[in-house]
Amino acid sequence: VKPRALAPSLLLLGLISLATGGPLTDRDPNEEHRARRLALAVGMVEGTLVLTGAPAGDYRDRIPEPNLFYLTGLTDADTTLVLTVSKPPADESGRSKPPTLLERLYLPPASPRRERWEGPFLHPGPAAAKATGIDDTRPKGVLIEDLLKLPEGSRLYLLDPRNPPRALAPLLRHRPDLDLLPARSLLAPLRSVKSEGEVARIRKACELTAEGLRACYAQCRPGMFEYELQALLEFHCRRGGAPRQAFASIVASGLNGTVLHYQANRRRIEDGDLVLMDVGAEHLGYAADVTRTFPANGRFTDEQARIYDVVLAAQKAAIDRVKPGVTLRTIHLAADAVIEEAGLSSGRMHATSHHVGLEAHDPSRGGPLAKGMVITVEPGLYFPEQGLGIRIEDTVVVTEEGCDVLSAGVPKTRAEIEALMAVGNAARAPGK
Ligand SMILES: [Mn+2]
Repeated sequence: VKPRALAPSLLLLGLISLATGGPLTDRDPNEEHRARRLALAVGMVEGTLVLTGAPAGDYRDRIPEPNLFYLTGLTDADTTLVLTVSKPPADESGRSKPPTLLERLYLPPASPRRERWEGPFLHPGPAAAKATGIDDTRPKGVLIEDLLKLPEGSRLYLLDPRNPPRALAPLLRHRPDLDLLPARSLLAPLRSVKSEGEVARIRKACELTAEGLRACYAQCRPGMFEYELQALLEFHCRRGGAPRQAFASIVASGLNGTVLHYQANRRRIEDGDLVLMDVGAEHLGYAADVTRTFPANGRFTDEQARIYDVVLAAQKAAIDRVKPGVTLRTIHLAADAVIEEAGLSSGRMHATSHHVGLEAHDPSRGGPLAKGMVITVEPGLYFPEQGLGIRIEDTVVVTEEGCDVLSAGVPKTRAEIEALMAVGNAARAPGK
């Protein structure tokens, strides 16, 4: 059967609510979460989604399941959201009725003993309903029992049907008739377009990261350990409102800068090294992703300067291309053209852009960019023989006409970097 279009009322409600960003509060308002669930329901057409808070598998995800957070604002691993979209049969006149969305939260049962040890948590009842805006809250023990009642052949949306949550094993064993479908591909397009509230959070995460990086410019000197810069950066992020980093900080000096996923951060920084810092605060669930590369002693050598300027020019060319309708590939090619022109193609290692949001590597729907999408622009060149790795990365939001660089608060021209580092060095000079 060809699925019919959902009623415009549901569609419009979802889209209108998505377009209005929430204020910058501790947690997005329940209406914003509700609007996201309605938009997801439109994509589901019909069927049941089961989304558990169990870890998503990526060790860098500190929010157990970003999709659950996106839809409910909840971060507890012991939470399951069930959404059922159903189409009532047409009435006698043949008119179809709008589809209905049934929302349920399955929570661990109340336990004064557990609360005594672990602090308060959401359990089924009016308080949980009020906090989340989802009226039907049930003990997690009845989840399987409830799902076993799904009609024969129902569509069951799971994040990744090839890798179902372990808790659903009894259901899947008893109900081979269920039609398993991937929810990830429905959530990615929704998550990739950010509301104003989401952009504000990413912007703040970028500002905190910028503050930390400026402090590192001012205080870096040969002889420091990489982890000292990490501590300095993360201190500034924490102090401004980031309870944690969005991903493990990379502070890579000298040869380490050519190792893309270097995270040990234990080397003593030497005179003449470049220091590459790929870092990002997390603010209210949202990530920044910013990289700067600077000379440990405050002055670029001629060779470092030559390559740095090529990476910076490549980044500028790429940022200039960002606007609605353009693909990440086009942006990558713009950066690549500058690198190729300079004859440095042998130093390339990675793509130029990825989406940023609740995760530092956020899902996307693919295809051309749209207003409200947030991506990185991060060309890099790596020459291990010379112990030289340079990457410059900003997080940008796609606007009507182009883009807005959210991490513009960290200077990146050589002149600006050397000037900021000279101030730091002067402050430490003997006799001061
Ligand atoms: Mn990145």
